[in-house]
Amino acid sequence: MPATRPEGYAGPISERLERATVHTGVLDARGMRIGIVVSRYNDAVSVPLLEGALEALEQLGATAGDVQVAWVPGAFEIPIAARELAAHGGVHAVVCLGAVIRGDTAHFDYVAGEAARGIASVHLTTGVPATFGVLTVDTLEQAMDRAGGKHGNKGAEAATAAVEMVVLLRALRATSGRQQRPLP
Ligand code: INI
Repeated sequence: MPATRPEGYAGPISERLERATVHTGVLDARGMRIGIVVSRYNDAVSVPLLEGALEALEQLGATAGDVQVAWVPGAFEIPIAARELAAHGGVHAVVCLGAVIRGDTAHFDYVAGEAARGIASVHLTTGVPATFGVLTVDTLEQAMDRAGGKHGNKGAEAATAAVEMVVLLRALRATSGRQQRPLP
């Protein structure tokens, strides 16, 4: 049965919402094939993001052998590898990981902006969820805080979001009769 209230929400909900047909993506990655695209640039950050993503996938039931990891030079190159995996790699979702750290020039804006735009276009054009675990921060310290430090691990969050979206899209497609890559 789909849950009526968003996970973690403890506040009141209306009868109206109780009566709605609600779809949620439960966090069950068993049988899922996941692609991870990770940027080598700022690898002191991207390796812990990758480790966080792999740990989260394992905790959710994915098998290491069902995970493909593709390294790219920088965040700017993430979208084309993500698109390849999504369109032709036989995966259910792609998790995109990297770190863009602001410097003194406008380079940051172009790299971060194109990474975000490109990753969004991957899932909108292929229908395969592509999640955004690319940090866009001012300092290396802010990045480390989000790569297993005091603000958690955004790689793990992106992996978890990917699993949720695969399950949600499967439910939505079941209601519309559309096909998704089969899960065992
Ligand atoms: N790539 C990153 O992933 N993070 C950065 O912080 C970064 N900076 O600052 O330049 C970066 N640049 C490289 C870029 O992604 C491309 O690899 C490069 O421009 C070649 O296309």
